[in-house]
Amino acid sequence: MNNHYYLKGVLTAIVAVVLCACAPNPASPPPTPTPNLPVVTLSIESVGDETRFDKPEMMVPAGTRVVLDFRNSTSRGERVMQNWVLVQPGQEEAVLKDAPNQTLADDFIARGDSRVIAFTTSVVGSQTSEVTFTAPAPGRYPYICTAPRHGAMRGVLIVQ
Ligand SMILES: [Cu+2]
Repeated sequence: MNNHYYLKGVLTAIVAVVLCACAPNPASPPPTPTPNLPVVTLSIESVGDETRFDKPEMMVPAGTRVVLDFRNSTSRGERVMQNWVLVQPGQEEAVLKDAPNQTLADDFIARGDSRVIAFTTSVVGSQTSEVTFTAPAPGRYPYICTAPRHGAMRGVLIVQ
């Protein structure tokens, strides 16, 4: 190999490495949670026809994959839809305040609301809804039901 071709080869290799390091790769998958962290499964439900959750507190380790199952236990069937909504600390009043403006199709919360960390779809009596999310940084995160007039339905997810 003469020097000209050798140099060209080296330059091509350097350009290729730089491109690989800098160019965004649209085919790359979204970041996945740390694989050796366990999945934590949580179950929570409304208490009969009362506007409260059966668990006022739940605990999960930070960064864990959480699978939460919410059951609407009302006896009133389709007349009472409910949900489970995890919000940023201190944002429960604001999310609740905006909730009545939303339609059933929006699950009583605004789409893309940055104050909402995770939520189940709203379900009628005797039905369940599951949501999977990654537990946020350590802290105390309020969860609420944003169905109309269910503002008293609250609890705290303690992330350790
Ligand atoms: Cu409710």
